[in-house]
Amino acid sequence: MKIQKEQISDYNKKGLENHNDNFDFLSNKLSGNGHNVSDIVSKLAEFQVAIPSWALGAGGTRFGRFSFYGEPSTLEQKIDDVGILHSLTQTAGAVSLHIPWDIPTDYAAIKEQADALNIKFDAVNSNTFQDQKDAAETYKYGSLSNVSKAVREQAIQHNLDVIKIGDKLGSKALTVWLADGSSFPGQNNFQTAFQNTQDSLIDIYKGLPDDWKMLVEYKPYEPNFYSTVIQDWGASLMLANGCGDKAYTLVDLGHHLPNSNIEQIVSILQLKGKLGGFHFNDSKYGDDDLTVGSIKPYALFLIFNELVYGMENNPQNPDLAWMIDASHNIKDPLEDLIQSLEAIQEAYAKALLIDQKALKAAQLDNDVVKCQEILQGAYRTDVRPLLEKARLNKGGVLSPINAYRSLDVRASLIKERGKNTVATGL
Ligand code: PSV
Ligand code: MN
Ligand code: MN
Repeated sequence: MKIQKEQISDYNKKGLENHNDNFDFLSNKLSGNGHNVSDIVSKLAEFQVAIPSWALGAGGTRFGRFSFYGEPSTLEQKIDDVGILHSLTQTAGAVSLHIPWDIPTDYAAIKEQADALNIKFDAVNSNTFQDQKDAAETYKYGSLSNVSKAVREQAIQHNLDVIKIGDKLGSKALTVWLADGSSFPGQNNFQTAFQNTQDSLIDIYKGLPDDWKMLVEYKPYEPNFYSTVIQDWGASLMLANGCGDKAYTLVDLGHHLPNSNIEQIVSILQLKGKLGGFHFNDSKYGDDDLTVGSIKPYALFLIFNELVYGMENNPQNPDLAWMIDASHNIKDPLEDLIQSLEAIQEAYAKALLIDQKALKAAQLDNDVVKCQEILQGAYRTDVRPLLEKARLNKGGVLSPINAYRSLDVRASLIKERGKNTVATGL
């Protein structure tokens, strides 16, 4: 299924007058306060977030999975779904593949399909947390950290294969997330596991093309519950530094212990030029992978404040690979992703409204109250007309969720693909 331009313009006609009124009102107010509104709108329009191929189907939990039907079961269908998201939101111009779930059979055809939908191939993800059919070695006791050299070599080779696959599609980054760790005290020697991981990553790094990045993701728990080898940003940063200039830390919002100050982590990594990628989601308890902004929208805004500051003041830090890493237990996955994209844009827009000069002055004056007023003043602004404008300018829809529903997208997908679809992935 593809959404046609006429469907979009027909849909927009109904809401255009209302949008214009709201936008003009906000725009006048912001311009009066010294903001450059068209600059903000174009920054929003430029901001693109990758959709992971595994988020397009209903996720479920270990207790059960409830299909939403019409889910994509081939790579082509996954890219079509990202195409739907992108045509509505104009914010999802990239896809992040997971190997071996998404190995293309015909590279030229997949590239052509993605090009036609204006979708780029972002970071490719390796998978050494599951045993693959006919694999010689098992990852039951770890992959890159394993005490067995044969297991480590198999895992290294897999990552090198993933780079080759990504290279053929135009990807420029490899994301390594490891499930390696231990479930019980005494099971692992921490130092051996860490050193093995470092050595394995260096071997992978040697196979990285010059214009690629390696993104090292961390996570403090799950599926191993006593220890994980790359438990936090410090471990990730040490490993990245041990590999070289093209290796960076990747922050996934759900991969922190409760109450971690993620905005501070993000800030310092940018200062050191080592923040390479970002996975958006939200959580109440652990790595819940909930819709972005559904639980802690103010925290997301504070993180974006640091990201905006970093993008403007830290040329030593590269452009980031942005991705949504959410899962959908009981929602239509595409609706959930639309909500996440909206929440990301909203937090970004609010962060762009922070008067950085005034904030700096208030900080130098130690005017704590003023500092808070400046942040909260930006946060309390209803920025949705700016998001609508950015979408309209690029040919998207005023309200992606409403358009998705009024165009009956899910019903069309079910008609096209049938009811008994099972998305491959997590
Ligand atoms: C597992 O926690 C995980 O969600 C990580 O965040 C990875 O990015 C993702 O799976 C895919 O490997
Ligand atoms: Mn992640
Ligand atoms: Mn995760």
